[in-house]
Amino acid sequence: MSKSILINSIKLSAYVGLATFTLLAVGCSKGSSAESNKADSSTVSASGNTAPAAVGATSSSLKSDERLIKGGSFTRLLDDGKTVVTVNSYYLDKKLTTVEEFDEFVKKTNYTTEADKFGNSAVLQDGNWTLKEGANYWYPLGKDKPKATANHPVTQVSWNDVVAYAKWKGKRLPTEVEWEYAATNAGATNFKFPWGNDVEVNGKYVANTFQGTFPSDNTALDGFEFTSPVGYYPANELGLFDIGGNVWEFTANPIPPTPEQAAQDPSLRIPLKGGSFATDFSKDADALIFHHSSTTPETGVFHTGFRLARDDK
Ligand SMILES: [Ca+2]
Repeated sequence: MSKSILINSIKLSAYVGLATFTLLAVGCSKGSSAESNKADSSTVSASGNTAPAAVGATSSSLKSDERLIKGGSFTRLLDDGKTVVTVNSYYLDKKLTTVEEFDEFVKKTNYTTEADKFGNSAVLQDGNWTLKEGANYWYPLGKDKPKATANHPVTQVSWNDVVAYAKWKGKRLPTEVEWEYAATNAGATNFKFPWGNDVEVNGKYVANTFQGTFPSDNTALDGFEFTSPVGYYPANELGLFDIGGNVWEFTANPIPPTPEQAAQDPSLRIPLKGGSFATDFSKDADALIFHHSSTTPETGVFHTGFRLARDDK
């Protein structure tokens, strides 16, 4: 990949508090953007299976690191109204993909991530979004910061990187609707967040989110300033960990940019679901189950990772 030298005016949403930062980055052809926008009903992919949802379903082809999410219908609460959607059964990884798992892919396939091709990746540093030189999945905050921990979710991978990884694994990313279905316990719950309507449950944090005054004063009352080990917090009723919090999750289907996004970069956007350690769930509407943030396909971000899915067939 050639790397052209130019000046990009990159606008990255802060993901919390509705604050938006504008970054003037030099020296990278990557038109990165991570804008907020509303859930888009155009991503609905309804089809066929009307079997009732089941909690903790099993299957003979089920792998130990997956859950079978039985298909069924559920209601998406979009800003322009409710939409009933039917989802086919699918398998979803219990946990986010870790640094160690992604590293195995890199080593065995000699893969180079887009962050390493560009030589930088997006980091929120001292309250400002920047393309940090040297940031990659082993050094998500940059080479001058601590190395990533193997059992934490991999970040600083782009959607394109993730699609390559998924292909190698014989899997795919979940669609936005599939992620929402999993986050509602297969339609059985209708909370604001995957675990409930409040950030805390019985006085305890049940997900890795942001506490403090965004962006610079992160009190980390939940124990983690940045990522946390995958599976650290309790699973939801379907047995899925980190559905909500820790890192934003890539989904499968690119969507058109909003007019505001297109004015900066006409690239398609990848919906991101679930919020992260850098999301103040008490203030950021993007963290709601039926909302999303988004990023461009080539952009790695320090708080964005993924889990994989596959068809039930
Ligand atoms: Ca935290």
